Amino acid sequence: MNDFKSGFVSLIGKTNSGKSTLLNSLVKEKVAITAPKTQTTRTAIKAIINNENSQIIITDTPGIHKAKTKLSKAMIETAETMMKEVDVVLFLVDCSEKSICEENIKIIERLKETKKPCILVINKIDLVSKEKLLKVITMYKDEYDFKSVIPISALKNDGTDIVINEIEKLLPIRTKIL
Ligand SMILES: Nc1nc2c(ncn2[C@@H]2O[C@H](COP(=O)(O)OP(=O)(O)OP(=O)(O)O)[C@@H](O)[C@H]2O)c(=O)[nH]1
Ligand SMILES: [Mg+2]
Repeated sequence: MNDFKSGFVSLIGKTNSGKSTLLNSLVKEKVAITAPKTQTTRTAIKAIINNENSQIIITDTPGIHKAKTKLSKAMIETAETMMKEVDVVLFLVDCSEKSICEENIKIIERLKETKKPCILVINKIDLVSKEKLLKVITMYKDEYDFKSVIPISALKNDGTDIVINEIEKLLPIRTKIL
């Protein structure tokens, strides 16, 4: 029998990259609001994913963006705090990017400081060609030593099972938390 694993995971990424869509897909329920506009998620939303061999407590966070107001600064702080407190970070990027955006450069800097195990999740692959996807993968791989890189379409539930498998690999062996 496999050892049971459990732990905390947070979803980090630029606003509108599809974090809440991925959370809903992983939990198989609509727990977080999703929308085409930016800054939809305003607080950290926690959900529990119970699997046969693991329990994952996952937090969706407000998207990182250029902070202009007090509220948006507070939202970014929530996201950054979560990054420190978890076992694994899921870093979600939108694969239509031409170059690494300012917000994601900041996230990578934080990852380098905290040295958190991080899975790079490249989302919205339904919108781009294979060539484009490969370019984005290379662009990000050059910047940080990600534990794994997973291309997905959160909207179409494509690749999301692999995300669970990869998280399980990185979690510590321990009993259920909740
Ligand atoms: N085509 C496509 N659209 C997607 C995909 N995933 C998410 N979206 C769309 O992207 C938009 C933003 O999704 P959200 O899940 O709200 O993004 P978020 O990262 O939580 O955004 P904030 O909460 O503002 O940080 C929505 O219109 C989603 O339907 C995907 O895999 N493919
Ligand atoms: Mg959201």
